[in-house]
Amino acid sequence: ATQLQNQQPLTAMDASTSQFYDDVLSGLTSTPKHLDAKYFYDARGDELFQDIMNCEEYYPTDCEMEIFAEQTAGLVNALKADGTPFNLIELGAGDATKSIHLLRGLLDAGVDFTYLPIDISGHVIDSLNETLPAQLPGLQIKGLQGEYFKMLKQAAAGSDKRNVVLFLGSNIGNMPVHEAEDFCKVLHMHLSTGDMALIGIDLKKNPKVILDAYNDKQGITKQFNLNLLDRINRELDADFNTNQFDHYPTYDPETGACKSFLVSLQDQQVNIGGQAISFIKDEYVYMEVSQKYTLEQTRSMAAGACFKPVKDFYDSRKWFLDTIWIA
Ligand code: AVI
Repeated sequence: ATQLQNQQPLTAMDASTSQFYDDVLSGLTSTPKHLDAKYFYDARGDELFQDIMNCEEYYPTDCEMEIFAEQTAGLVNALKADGTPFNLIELGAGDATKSIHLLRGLLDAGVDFTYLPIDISGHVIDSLNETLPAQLPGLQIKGLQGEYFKMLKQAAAGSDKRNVVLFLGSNIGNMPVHEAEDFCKVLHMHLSTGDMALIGIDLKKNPKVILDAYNDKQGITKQFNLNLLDRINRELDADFNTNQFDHYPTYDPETGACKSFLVSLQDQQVNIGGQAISFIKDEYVYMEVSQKYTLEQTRSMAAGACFKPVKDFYDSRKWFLDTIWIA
Protein backbone atom coordinates (compact mmCIF):
# COMPACT_ATOMS: atom_id res chain seq x y z
CA ALA A 1 0.00 0.00 0.00
CA THR A 2 3.05 2.27 0.21
CA GLN A 3 2.70 3.28 -3.42
CA LEU A 4 -0.73 4.59 -2.61
CA GLN A 5 0.06 6.73 0.31
CA ASN A 6 0.19 9.97 -1.64
CA GLN A 7 -2.59 9.07 -4.02
CA GLN A 8 -6.04 10.57 -3.85
CA PRO A 9 -8.20 7.42 -3.91
CA LEU A 10 -6.36 5.67 -1.05
CA THR A 11 -8.59 6.98 1.67
CA ALA A 12 -11.60 5.42 -0.02
CA MET A 13 -9.95 2.03 -0.57
CA ASP A 14 -10.40 -0.97 1.65
CA ALA A 15 -7.52 -3.42 2.15
CA SER A 16 -8.50 -5.74 -0.71
CA THR A 17 -8.97 -2.87 -3.19
CA SER A 18 -5.64 -1.46 -2.12
CA GLN A 19 -4.00 -4.87 -2.73
CA PHE A 20 -5.71 -5.00 -6.15
CA TYR A 21 -4.37 -1.52 -6.96
CA ASP A 22 -0.84 -2.45 -5.88
CA ASP A 23 -0.89 -5.67 -7.94
CA VAL A 24 -2.26 -3.91 -11.02
CA LEU A 25 0.30 -1.11 -10.83
CA SER A 26 3.20 -3.43 -10.20
CA GLY A 27 2.10 -5.68 -13.11
CA LEU A 28 1.64 -2.79 -15.54
CA THR A 29 4.91 -1.10 -14.62
CA SER A 30 6.86 -4.36 -15.15
CA THR A 31 8.51 -5.39 -18.40
CA PRO A 32 6.81 -7.26 -19.93
CA LYS A 33 3.49 -6.09 -18.54
CA HIS A 34 1.22 -8.58 -16.81
CA LEU A 35 -2.01 -8.79 -14.82
CA ASP A 36 -3.01 -11.48 -12.33
CA ALA A 37 -5.75 -13.81 -13.61
CA LYS A 38 -7.12 -14.23 -10.08
CA TYR A 39 -8.67 -10.78 -10.58
CA PHE A 40 -10.82 -12.02 -13.51
CA TYR A 41 -13.51 -13.09 -11.08
CA ASP A 42 -15.59 -10.12 -10.03
CA ALA A 43 -19.39 -10.47 -10.40
CA ARG A 44 -19.21 -9.80 -14.18
CA GLY A 45 -16.17 -12.08 -14.52
CA ASP A 46 -18.07 -14.88 -12.74
CA GLU A 47 -20.93 -14.46 -15.23
CA LEU A 48 -18.57 -14.50 -18.19
CA PHE A 49 -16.82 -17.61 -16.85
CA GLN A 50 -20.24 -19.31 -16.60
CA ASP A 51 -20.80 -18.35 -20.27
CA ILE A 52 -17.38 -19.76 -21.18
CA MET A 53 -18.24 -23.04 -19.45
CA ASN A 54 -21.45 -23.19 -21.50
CA CYS A 55 -19.86 -22.39 -24.83
CA GLU A 56 -19.33 -25.10 -27.39
CA GLU A 57 -15.56 -24.93 -27.65
CA TYR A 58 -14.79 -24.97 -23.91
CA TYR A 59 -14.52 -28.72 -23.23
CA PRO A 60 -12.88 -29.04 -19.72
CA THR A 61 -16.10 -28.53 -17.75
CA ASP A 62 -18.06 -31.02 -19.87
CA CYS A 63 -15.27 -33.59 -19.57
CA GLU A 64 -15.03 -33.36 -15.80
CA MET A 65 -18.81 -33.29 -15.46
CA GLU A 66 -18.96 -36.51 -17.48
CA ILE A 67 -16.44 -38.12 -15.10
CA PHE A 68 -18.37 -37.06 -11.99
CA ALA A 69 -21.80 -37.96 -13.41
CA GLU A 70 -20.89 -41.27 -15.00
CA GLN A 71 -18.16 -42.67 -12.79
CA THR A 72 -19.62 -41.68 -9.44
CA ALA A 73 -19.51 -45.22 -8.05
CA GLY A 74 -15.83 -45.59 -8.94
CA LEU A 75 -15.00 -42.26 -7.29
CA VAL A 76 -17.02 -43.17 -4.17
CA ASN A 77 -15.27 -46.53 -3.87
CA ALA A 78 -11.80 -45.09 -4.27
CA LEU A 79 -12.37 -42.26 -1.77
CA LYS A 80 -14.18 -44.26 0.89
CA ALA A 81 -11.04 -46.46 1.04
CA ASP A 82 -11.17 -48.52 4.28
CA GLY A 83 -14.55 -47.02 5.22
CA THR A 84 -13.26 -44.80 8.02
CA PRO A 85 -15.02 -41.41 8.35
CA PHE A 86 -13.35 -38.50 6.58
CA ASN A 87 -13.44 -34.79 5.88
CA LEU A 88 -14.09 -34.02 2.22
CA ILE A 89 -12.39 -30.67 1.75
CA GLU A 90 -12.94 -28.90 -1.56
CA LEU A 91 -10.54 -26.09 -2.52
CA GLY A 92 -12.33 -23.45 -4.61
CA ALA A 93 -15.72 -25.12 -4.41
CA GLY A 94 -17.62 -22.58 -6.55
CA ASP A 95 -21.18 -23.80 -7.01
CA ALA A 96 -20.13 -27.45 -6.48
CA THR A 97 -21.96 -28.59 -9.65
CA LYS A 98 -19.47 -31.40 -10.23
CA SER A 99 -18.87 -32.43 -6.64
CA ILE A 100 -22.63 -32.64 -6.03
CA HIS A 101 -22.62 -35.96 -7.95
CA LEU A 102 -19.91 -37.27 -5.65
CA LEU A 103 -21.68 -35.96 -2.52
CA ARG A 104 -24.92 -37.69 -3.56
CA GLY A 105 -23.02 -40.90 -4.33
CA LEU A 106 -21.30 -40.88 -0.95
CA LEU A 107 -24.61 -40.25 0.86
CA ASP A 108 -26.39 -43.00 -1.10
CA ALA A 109 -23.57 -45.42 -0.22
CA GLY A 110 -23.96 -44.54 3.49
CA VAL A 111 -20.39 -43.23 3.74
CA ASP A 112 -19.57 -41.20 6.87
CA PHE A 113 -18.08 -37.88 5.77
CA THR A 114 -18.31 -34.13 6.35
CA TYR A 115 -18.13 -31.78 3.38
CA LEU A 116 -15.92 -28.73 3.97
CA PRO A 117 -15.99 -26.47 0.91
CA ILE A 118 -13.36 -23.72 1.00
CA ASP A 119 -13.68 -20.62 -1.13
CA ILE A 120 -12.18 -17.16 -1.07
CA SER A 121 -15.67 -15.76 -1.71
CA GLY A 122 -17.96 -15.44 1.32
CA HIS A 123 -20.90 -15.25 -1.07
CA VAL A 124 -20.06 -18.71 -2.50
CA ILE A 125 -19.77 -20.25 0.97
CA ASP A 126 -23.03 -18.71 2.24
CA SER A 127 -24.88 -19.99 -0.78
CA LEU A 128 -23.43 -23.54 -0.49
CA ASN A 129 -24.25 -23.67 3.24
CA GLU A 130 -27.80 -22.66 2.38
CA THR A 131 -28.58 -24.62 -0.79
CA LEU A 132 -26.73 -27.94 -0.45
CA PRO A 133 -28.45 -29.30 2.69
CA ALA A 134 -31.82 -28.77 0.96
CA GLN A 135 -30.64 -30.59 -2.15
CA LEU A 136 -28.84 -33.34 -0.25
CA PRO A 137 -30.70 -34.25 2.95
CA GLY A 138 -28.37 -35.71 5.56
CA LEU A 139 -25.32 -33.86 4.24
CA GLN A 140 -22.99 -32.63 6.96
CA ILE A 141 -21.52 -29.41 5.63
CA LYS A 142 -19.30 -26.71 7.05
CA GLY A 143 -18.26 -24.09 4.53
CA LEU A 144 -15.04 -22.19 5.22
CA GLN A 145 -14.33 -18.78 3.71
CA GLY A 146 -10.70 -17.82 3.24
CA GLU A 147 -7.33 -18.73 1.75
CA TYR A 148 -6.98 -22.40 0.73
CA PHE A 149 -4.11 -23.47 2.96
CA LYS A 150 -5.11 -21.37 5.94
CA MET A 151 -8.59 -22.90 5.87
CA LEU A 152 -7.22 -26.38 5.12
CA LYS A 153 -5.08 -26.14 8.25
CA GLN A 154 -8.13 -25.04 10.21
CA ALA A 155 -10.28 -27.85 8.78
CA ALA A 156 -7.67 -30.53 9.48
CA ALA A 157 -6.74 -29.21 12.94
CA GLY A 158 -10.31 -29.34 14.20
CA SER A 159 -10.70 -33.08 13.62
CA ASP A 160 -8.88 -36.40 13.95
CA LYS A 161 -10.54 -37.87 10.84
CA ARG A 162 -8.64 -38.54 7.63
CA ASN A 163 -8.81 -35.86 4.96
CA VAL A 164 -9.70 -36.06 1.29
CA VAL A 165 -8.96 -32.87 -0.64
CA LEU A 166 -10.69 -32.03 -3.94
CA PHE A 167 -9.02 -29.57 -6.30
CA LEU A 168 -11.10 -29.77 -9.47
CA GLY A 169 -11.77 -27.89 -12.67
CA SER A 170 -8.16 -27.76 -13.84
CA ASN A 171 -7.64 -24.88 -11.45
CA ILE A 172 -4.12 -26.23 -10.99
CA GLY A 173 -3.59 -25.31 -14.67
CA ASN A 174 -3.83 -21.62 -13.83
CA MET A 175 -0.47 -21.88 -12.09
CA PRO A 176 2.82 -22.02 -14.02
CA VAL A 177 4.34 -25.52 -13.76
CA HIS A 178 6.85 -24.69 -11.00
CA GLU A 179 4.08 -23.06 -8.92
CA ALA A 180 1.82 -26.08 -9.44
CA GLU A 181 4.67 -28.32 -8.25
CA ASP A 182 5.15 -26.14 -5.17
CA PHE A 183 1.40 -26.12 -4.58
CA CYS A 184 1.37 -29.95 -4.52
CA LYS A 185 4.33 -29.99 -2.10
CA VAL A 186 2.61 -27.53 0.24
CA LEU A 187 -0.62 -29.53 -0.04
CA HIS A 188 1.29 -32.66 0.97
CA MET A 189 2.80 -30.83 3.96
CA HIS A 190 -0.71 -30.01 5.18
CA LEU A 191 -1.80 -33.68 5.01
CA SER A 192 -1.03 -36.83 7.00
CA THR A 193 -0.18 -40.33 5.78
CA GLY A 194 -3.28 -41.91 4.27
CA ASP A 195 -4.95 -38.60 3.38
CA MET A 196 -5.95 -38.25 -0.26
CA ALA A 197 -6.14 -35.61 -2.98
CA LEU A 198 -8.40 -35.75 -6.04
CA ILE A 199 -7.03 -33.37 -8.63
CA GLY A 200 -8.68 -32.35 -11.93
CA ILE A 201 -6.07 -31.85 -14.65
CA ASP A 202 -6.58 -30.88 -18.29
CA LEU A 203 -4.50 -33.10 -20.58
CA LYS A 204 -2.52 -32.31 -23.72
CA LYS A 205 -4.52 -33.09 -26.82
CA ASN A 206 -4.93 -31.83 -30.39
CA PRO A 207 -3.55 -28.29 -30.16
CA LYS A 208 -6.44 -26.91 -32.23
CA VAL A 209 -8.99 -28.24 -29.75
CA ILE A 210 -7.14 -26.50 -26.93
CA LEU A 211 -6.65 -23.19 -28.74
CA ASP A 212 -10.31 -23.12 -29.83
CA ALA A 213 -11.40 -23.56 -26.20
CA TYR A 214 -9.62 -20.31 -25.33
CA ASN A 215 -10.58 -18.54 -28.56
CA ASP A 216 -14.32 -19.17 -28.82
CA LYS A 217 -16.12 -17.87 -31.89
CA GLN A 218 -18.58 -15.79 -29.88
CA GLY A 219 -15.69 -13.90 -28.31
CA ILE A 220 -16.69 -14.66 -24.71
CA THR A 221 -13.11 -15.46 -23.70
CA LYS A 222 -12.05 -12.15 -25.23
CA GLN A 223 -14.69 -10.33 -23.16
CA PHE A 224 -13.58 -12.32 -20.10
CA ASN A 225 -10.05 -10.97 -20.52
CA LEU A 226 -11.20 -7.42 -21.36
CA ASN A 227 -13.47 -7.44 -18.33
CA LEU A 228 -10.38 -7.20 -16.15
CA LEU A 229 -9.63 -3.82 -17.75
CA ASP A 230 -13.25 -2.81 -17.14
CA ARG A 231 -12.94 -3.98 -13.56
CA ILE A 232 -9.84 -1.80 -13.14
CA ASN A 233 -11.88 1.10 -14.57
CA ARG A 234 -14.75 0.40 -12.17
CA GLU A 235 -12.80 -0.24 -9.01
CA LEU A 236 -9.58 1.69 -9.41
CA ASP A 237 -10.79 4.82 -11.13
CA ALA A 238 -9.05 4.08 -14.43
CA ASP A 239 -9.85 4.99 -18.03
CA PHE A 240 -8.98 1.96 -20.17
CA ASN A 241 -10.66 2.01 -23.59
CA THR A 242 -11.22 -1.72 -24.09
CA ASN A 243 -11.73 -1.17 -27.85
CA GLN A 244 -8.05 -0.34 -28.02
CA PHE A 245 -6.97 -3.81 -26.85
CA ASP A 246 -7.23 -7.16 -28.61
CA HIS A 247 -7.25 -10.65 -27.16
CA TYR A 248 -4.38 -12.92 -28.26
CA PRO A 249 -4.70 -16.55 -27.13
CA THR A 250 -1.82 -18.97 -27.76
CA TYR A 251 -1.11 -22.65 -27.21
CA ASP A 252 2.35 -24.20 -27.40
CA PRO A 253 2.04 -27.98 -27.76
CA GLU A 254 5.69 -28.46 -26.76
CA THR A 255 5.36 -26.87 -23.34
CA GLY A 256 1.61 -27.43 -22.88
CA ALA A 257 1.22 -23.76 -21.91
CA CYS A 258 -1.97 -22.14 -23.16
CA LYS A 259 -1.40 -18.43 -22.55
CA SER A 260 -3.61 -15.43 -23.15
CA PHE A 261 -2.49 -11.87 -23.75
CA LEU A 262 -4.09 -8.51 -24.42
CA VAL A 263 -2.38 -6.46 -27.13
CA SER A 264 -2.46 -2.68 -27.30
CA LEU A 265 -3.81 -1.59 -30.69
CA GLN A 266 -2.16 1.83 -30.55
CA ASP A 267 0.24 3.98 -28.56
CA GLN A 268 -1.87 5.03 -25.63
CA GLN A 269 -1.78 6.28 -22.08
CA VAL A 270 -4.10 5.01 -19.38
CA ASN A 271 -4.73 6.69 -16.08
CA ILE A 272 -5.16 4.37 -13.11
CA GLY A 273 -6.08 6.15 -9.90
CA GLY A 274 -3.87 9.12 -10.78
CA GLN A 275 -1.00 7.04 -12.13
CA ALA A 276 -0.26 7.25 -15.88
CA ILE A 277 0.68 4.00 -17.64
CA SER A 278 1.92 4.04 -21.25
CA PHE A 279 1.33 1.30 -23.78
CA ILE A 280 3.06 1.27 -27.13
CA LYS A 281 1.31 -0.08 -30.21
CA ASP A 282 1.48 -3.92 -30.30
CA GLU A 283 2.72 -4.14 -26.71
CA TYR A 284 1.27 -7.17 -24.94
CA VAL A 285 -0.03 -7.73 -21.43
CA TYR A 286 0.30 -11.33 -20.20
CA MET A 287 -3.00 -12.33 -18.60
CA GLU A 288 -3.26 -16.05 -17.83
CA VAL A 289 -1.79 -19.51 -18.26
CA SER A 290 -3.93 -22.65 -18.54
CA GLN A 291 -1.29 -25.36 -18.40
CA LYS A 292 -1.94 -28.74 -20.05
CA TYR A 293 -0.17 -31.92 -18.91
CA THR A 294 0.62 -35.45 -20.05
CA LEU A 295 -0.16 -38.32 -17.70
CA GLU A 296 3.60 -38.80 -17.19
CA GLN A 297 4.00 -35.17 -16.16
CA THR A 298 1.21 -35.56 -13.58
CA ARG A 299 3.04 -38.63 -12.28
CA SER A 300 6.27 -36.68 -11.76
CA MET A 301 4.33 -33.86 -10.11
CA ALA A 302 2.79 -36.39 -7.68
CA ALA A 303 6.15 -38.05 -6.99
CA GLY A 304 7.90 -34.69 -6.53
CA ALA A 305 5.40 -33.87 -3.79
CA CYS A 306 5.64 -37.35 -2.17
CA PHE A 307 2.13 -38.41 -3.25
CA LYS A 308 1.41 -41.89 -4.65
CA PRO A 309 -1.18 -42.07 -7.46
CA VAL A 310 -3.93 -44.56 -6.60
CA LYS A 311 -6.55 -44.27 -9.32
CA ASP A 312 -7.22 -42.30 -12.51
CA PHE A 313 -10.56 -41.31 -14.00
CA TYR A 314 -10.84 -40.09 -17.59
CA ASP A 315 -13.74 -38.82 -19.70
CA SER A 316 -14.64 -40.90 -22.77
CA ARG A 317 -12.35 -38.82 -25.03
CA LYS A 318 -9.45 -39.00 -22.55
CA TRP A 319 -9.14 -35.23 -22.67
CA PHE A 320 -9.31 -34.67 -18.91
CA LEU A 321 -7.97 -36.53 -15.90
CA ASP A 322 -9.26 -36.69 -12.34
CA THR A 323 -6.46 -38.41 -10.48
CA ILE A 324 -6.48 -39.63 -6.90
CA TRP A 325 -3.24 -39.39 -4.96
CA ILE A 326 -2.51 -40.67 -1.45
CA ALA A 327 -0.14 -38.98 0.98
C1 AVI B 1 -10.72 -21.51 -14.09
N1 AVI B 1 -9.80 -22.03 -15.09
C2 AVI B 1 -9.53 -23.45 -14.89
C3 AVI B 1 -10.15 -21.70 -16.49
C4 AVI B 1 -9.13 -22.31 -17.47
O1 AVI B 1 -9.54 -23.10 -18.33
O2 AVI B 1 -7.95 -22.02 -17.33
C5 AVI B 1 -10.22 -20.20 -16.68
C6 AVI B 1 -10.42 -19.81 -18.13
N2 AVI B 1 -9.75 -18.89 -18.77
C7 AVI B 1 -10.20 -18.78 -20.00
N3 AVI B 1 -11.14 -19.67 -20.18
C8 AVI B 1 -11.31 -20.32 -19.01
